[in-house]
Amino acid sequence: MFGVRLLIALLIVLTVIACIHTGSYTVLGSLTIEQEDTTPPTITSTLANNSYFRGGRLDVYFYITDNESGLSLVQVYFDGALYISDGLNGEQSYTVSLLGLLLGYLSEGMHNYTVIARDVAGNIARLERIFYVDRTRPTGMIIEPAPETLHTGIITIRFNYTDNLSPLTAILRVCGDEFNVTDLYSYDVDTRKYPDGELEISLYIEDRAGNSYTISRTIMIDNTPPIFQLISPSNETICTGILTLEYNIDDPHLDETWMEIDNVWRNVTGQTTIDIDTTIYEDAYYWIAFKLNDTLGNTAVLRIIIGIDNTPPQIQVLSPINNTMITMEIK
Ligand SMILES: [Ca+2]
Ligand SMILES: [Ca+2]
Ligand SMILES: [Ca+2]
Repeated sequence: MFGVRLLIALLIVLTVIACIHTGSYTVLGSLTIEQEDTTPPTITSTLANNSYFRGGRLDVYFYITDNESGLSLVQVYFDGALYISDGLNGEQSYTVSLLGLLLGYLSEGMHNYTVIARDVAGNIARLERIFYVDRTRPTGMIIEPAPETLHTGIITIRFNYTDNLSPLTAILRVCGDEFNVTDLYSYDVDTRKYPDGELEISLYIEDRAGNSYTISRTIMIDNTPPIFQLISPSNETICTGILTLEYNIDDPHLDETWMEIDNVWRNVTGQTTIDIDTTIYEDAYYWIAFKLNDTLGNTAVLRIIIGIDNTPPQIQVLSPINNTMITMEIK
């Protein structure tokens, strides 16, 4: 028996080899493979999660697919209540269109759509899309600097802002420059890049829904030292007796003026002319220094040089010698 079975098996193998070799093999029957569907449907949405809206119409699409056993049920819940329930017959894709939701009729705050999809094999998928209706503008304030105050150099601007429910974008505007200060509550600004005078500071805040608020204030800045202009005498003049210095000083916030000659300082605040008795000095060239500052600490130092000469010219008669008889010869 064993020999017969082996012979039959050998014949079958030879036949198969022959059929394959001649290319004339015959398909004897079809084979069905039962695939098990263990994958839940896929759900996507045109609505981004955690979206914010002020109002208007909301159109949302949900796309549901299942490429294995196909879909058997799609349900949509709005704010927890069943809104749509569609029984299906194994479709591989299905679209839920939620068009024309009037947001003006919704209360402010959080809302959500939840889609649940089941395939024929019983796998369940779930997708939630949260959105917010926000009609309330944010509030904010600039804490420092105080309005109309005077500043110089680098200043720290302090501010605060809040919203009923949305994260905020915060923009600080200074004289046409914009700084994104989102999530910051203070910001240093170098005022030296702006012209002296009024400087406008604005804080613009906007919630995710697009409600915005702006608060502004004006401060004064002065980054310029006092300007000194000598009128007379001109630099390097030789002086005698009383020397009158005349000059102009320009600064909107001038504080003190000091003058130094021969290592002695004197406060000349408020003066624009100074008389100097040069006879108390020895003849020589002298530096005269002016030191000026404004109330913000901007300081200027200027020097002029003058010569002092209080000694008259010396006359020495070399000839004739004093008390000598001069004889004139008359021809
Ligand atoms: Ca599936
Ligand atoms: Ca808001
Ligand atoms: Ca100044």
